Amino acid sequence: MSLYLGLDSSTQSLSAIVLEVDGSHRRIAFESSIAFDETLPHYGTRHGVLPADDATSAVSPPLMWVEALELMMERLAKSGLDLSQLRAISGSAQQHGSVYLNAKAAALLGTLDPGRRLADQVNPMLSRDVAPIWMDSSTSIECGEIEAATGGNQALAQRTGSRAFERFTGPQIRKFSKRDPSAYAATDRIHLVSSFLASLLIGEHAPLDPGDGSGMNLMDLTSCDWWMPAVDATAADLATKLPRVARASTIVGTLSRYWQVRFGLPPAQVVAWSGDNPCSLVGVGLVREGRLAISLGTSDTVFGLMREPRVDATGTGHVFGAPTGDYMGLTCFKNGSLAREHIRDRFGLSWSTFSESLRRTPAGNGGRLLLPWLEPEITPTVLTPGIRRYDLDPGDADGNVRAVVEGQQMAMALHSRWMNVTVDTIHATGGAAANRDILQVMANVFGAVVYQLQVGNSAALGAAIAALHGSATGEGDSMAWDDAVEGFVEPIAQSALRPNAATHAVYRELIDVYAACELHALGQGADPSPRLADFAAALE
Ligand code: ADP
Ligand code: XUL
Repeated sequence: MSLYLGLDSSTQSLSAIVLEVDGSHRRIAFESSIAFDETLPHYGTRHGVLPADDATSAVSPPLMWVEALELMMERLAKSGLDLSQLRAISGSAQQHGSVYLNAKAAALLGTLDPGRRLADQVNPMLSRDVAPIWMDSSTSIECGEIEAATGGNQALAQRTGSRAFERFTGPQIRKFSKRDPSAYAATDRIHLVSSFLASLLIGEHAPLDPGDGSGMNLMDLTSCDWWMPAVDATAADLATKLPRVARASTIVGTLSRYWQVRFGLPPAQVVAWSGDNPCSLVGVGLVREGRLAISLGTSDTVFGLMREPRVDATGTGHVFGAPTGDYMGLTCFKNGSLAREHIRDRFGLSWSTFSESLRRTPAGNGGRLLLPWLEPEITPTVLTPGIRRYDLDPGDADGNVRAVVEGQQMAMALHSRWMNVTVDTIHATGGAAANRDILQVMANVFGAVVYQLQVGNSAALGAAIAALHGSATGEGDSMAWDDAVEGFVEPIAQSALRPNAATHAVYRELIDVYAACELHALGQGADPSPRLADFAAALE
């Protein structure tokens, strides 16, 4: 019997899943989660992010992630599992976020004192006390500068998988180097959240993997090396500060003495960590082309595996490396769960009464529409936030509930067209995938069968499966990804939500009206009122 641990450091929480594998017998032996705001209130975060006056800024305290990691390892040590059988650990983390360490870090990581709290020992390693995260949209100027210096957004996207995006690590590094040149100069290593946490486990600077490296606007997508024109365009001396990129499934070290002595854990292998979306790709079982997954987490993301990197000519989406060595297409929406929660709370609803509102309102909402831009939005780019309503009374509870869910699903269908996948099956994951009424709208909008999965946290599951795969292949065995995921990722057959043909037809009409409203709200299109009126009339 062997155990494999997957960790997931997301925006709002740290989760862990342990897989038990005994020949063909496979099961989940442990699952646990730590919500940052509730468990670690002394960091003062809201939904895992530090409050800020500027709506475009989003930073989190890296020490909070460190303290959560230590708490989770302590929980694991006390779980009663036979941890002498813990073979390997891997992890997933929110993408794009960066952690800045000084020159003392390398030595300090290697000499952590098992008698002392981890966060206290990591504090002196930081050259910046906050980490900009994926919700930040404050770097439009830097995006423009990097784009201009690298031959334009098409060239940048062809090489790195994405045009310049505000939340991507390169533009964030550039902004920091301009705003605080002395702290930038004092920075010896810039980690992603994933490689930072992996470094704490192995007691030395860990490499990052191509899945997370491709969320930086810095890595050549096909060679998986740093693309020097982008590195040079981003900040001085950056090449010396970046971690190495290691292939996915690489064993990057073993659990250091700190964890062994402090919690009695074994010297388990540590497999390269990745971003939460690449990990989720594996955790929802999409190790082959042809299906899509939709994650309804803090962010909403639509993604699928690609054999070849087909970069998005419209500049909407991203191509990342996939843990399987292939690629993945992804479109990300910032206004996911928090926008749904905002509407729920505004009308004093629970998730169950939110669902009742969905059930008693008709598809198409009588032509009442909402663009869910509570926060600055990533897709499409919206820097000045504000929910936009069309023919919708802001006080109409039922209408707003249906409008936020339909608006988000419309946006996902519209902005995933570039992936060119005929969608007949969707694997749904993330916290809100528990909500079958939301998933029924998804099924009807996409005209696809939507499945729930056995394990809700696909990112942590994907990380645990990466630990299993990395450990097997690192020891010289070959292991097909189909075999690695087997038994953990199969959709629940009884969970299938099937599309209704008549309702799907309504949404096929609505999507063009929605696109017209979006263009209008962005100041790029005509007043959509006549189209809305025609749509509403056709519904009657
Ligand atoms: P993260 O992306 O940070 O890992 P999760 O995938 O854990 O986030 O999703 C957390 C979100 O799930 C919460 O913010 C909450 O809004 C949402 N959620 C949980 N249960 C439900 C439900 N029954 N209906 C809709 N949303 C839900
Ligand atoms: C993906 C993205 C988000 C974060 C959330 O590009 O920005 O999905 O990874 O954790």
